[in-house]
Amino acid sequence: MTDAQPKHARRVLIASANPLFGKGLRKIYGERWGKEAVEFELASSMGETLARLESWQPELVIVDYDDRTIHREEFLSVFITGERPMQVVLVSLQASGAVVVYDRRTLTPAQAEDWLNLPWQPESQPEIPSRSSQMKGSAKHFIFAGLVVAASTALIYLLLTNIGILPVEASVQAATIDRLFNVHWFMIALLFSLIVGFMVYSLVVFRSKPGEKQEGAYIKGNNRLEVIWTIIPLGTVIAFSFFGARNLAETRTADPQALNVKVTAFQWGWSFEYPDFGVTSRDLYLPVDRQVLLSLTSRDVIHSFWVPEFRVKQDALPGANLVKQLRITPTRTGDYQVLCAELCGGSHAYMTAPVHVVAKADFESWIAEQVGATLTDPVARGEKWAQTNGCTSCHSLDGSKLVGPTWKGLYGEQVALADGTTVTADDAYLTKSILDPNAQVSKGFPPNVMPSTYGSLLTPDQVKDIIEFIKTVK
Ligand code: HEC
Ligand SMILES: [Cu+2]
Repeated sequence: MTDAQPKHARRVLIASANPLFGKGLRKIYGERWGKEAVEFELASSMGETLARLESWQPELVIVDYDDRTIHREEFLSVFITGERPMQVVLVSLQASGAVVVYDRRTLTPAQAEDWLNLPWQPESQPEIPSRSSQMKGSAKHFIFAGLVVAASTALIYLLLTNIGILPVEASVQAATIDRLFNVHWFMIALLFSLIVGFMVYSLVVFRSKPGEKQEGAYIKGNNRLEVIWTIIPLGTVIAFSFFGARNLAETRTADPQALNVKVTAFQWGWSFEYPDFGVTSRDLYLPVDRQVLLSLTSRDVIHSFWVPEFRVKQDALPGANLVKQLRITPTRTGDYQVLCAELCGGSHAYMTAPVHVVAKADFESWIAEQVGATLTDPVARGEKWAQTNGCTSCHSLDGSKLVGPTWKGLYGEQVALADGTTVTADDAYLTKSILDPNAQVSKGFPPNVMPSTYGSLLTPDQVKDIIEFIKTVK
């Protein structure tokens, strides 16, 4: 602020037939000083200009040098050479020519200020802070914003690790996976806080104050910042790939004492075979604290074996030589569930099987029970074959209609076939239905849905056992 502040607004007359010319100039002045400092009049012809000069007594006349209707030569001879108290400026859009004073396209407010001989600093102009105080100011902001980020990271990390996003950790392998998860929760909390923390801090602290009209600084690129925000994420991602590879290897550590279980996936169920005991089951029984080596195959499409509490997951692929292995060491007794983690068809979501992690003694007595049943009772065996071969995922035992007809009360009944005939459901019919399901299709059910491969999957004794079981479903 200086004491040369004028008592009245400066009067500026703009002479041009083109309204855009005056508009552009007024914008330059208006941005800088506002209405109070400068008053404008527009004149669009020579006669008008001369009249205003007399009546209004402007302090500055800005003439459109390119406008033929305004006689610029006359201005030169009359006003500049004459003894008038006003200043005349010729402004051209063409940067070349004899009397070009300013090129309007490159005209700056500072130049316009010179013409008016305005010595004062407009009031809205903030004081430009010195570089060192600017540095101190930004260091202060970085410290405060950094505190916001640190607090938010801690809070979100605590939240993520305490609201129980993950199911219980029930295997040795799960502990390895969860270590990695833990680092991920931290990264998620940190990245979220870095972005949102700085953004919210800036929105609150640097918001425009009432009456502030200036544009923000135009900042184009910042090489140092760009290098930093490339190198740090790159290093982080590479570090994570190392952690990931190391942890994956750790989950695959083999124990020679592992229990062998063959897992067969099919649309839509699971079957578990314990080859060392000759036992097959629809439930997966596992002794606690002993590693189990699962060998996975599929009877039809790709499925994926996944017990969330064990964390690890493995695809089961069709094809005898595509057996995949998965090692799990359960650490908590309890009941869990196998899920299929590969979209495999209509009932994918219901492709579950119970998992029971039991004490060593309980596991042994369960195995003994299974072996006994398999040895003595054909109905018990038949039920087992029906379950482990997936029959019961299409055939209900309670009368409800699934993909195939129910087995309830089937034996000895008259069955209506699709070709209009009827047949008695005796041993011969049932055997044929199992081995060659498309030979006689039951009325109201689709052909080619029941797999026609059971002839090679089941032994003749197993087929007999299944029929013995069907006889008992009443
Ligand atoms: C993918 C579903 C599916 C599976 C798995 C399946 N079936 Fe079927 N089954 C059907 C359908 C559909 C029919 C009816 C059409 C037909 O007769 O082919 C049928 C028909 C039958 C019939 C004739 C029943 C009647 O009322 O006439 C018998 C018996 C039978 N299946 C036994 C079995 C046995 C045993 C297994 C397992 C070894 C089995 N099915 C597995 C779908 C299935
Ligand atoms: Cu599946």
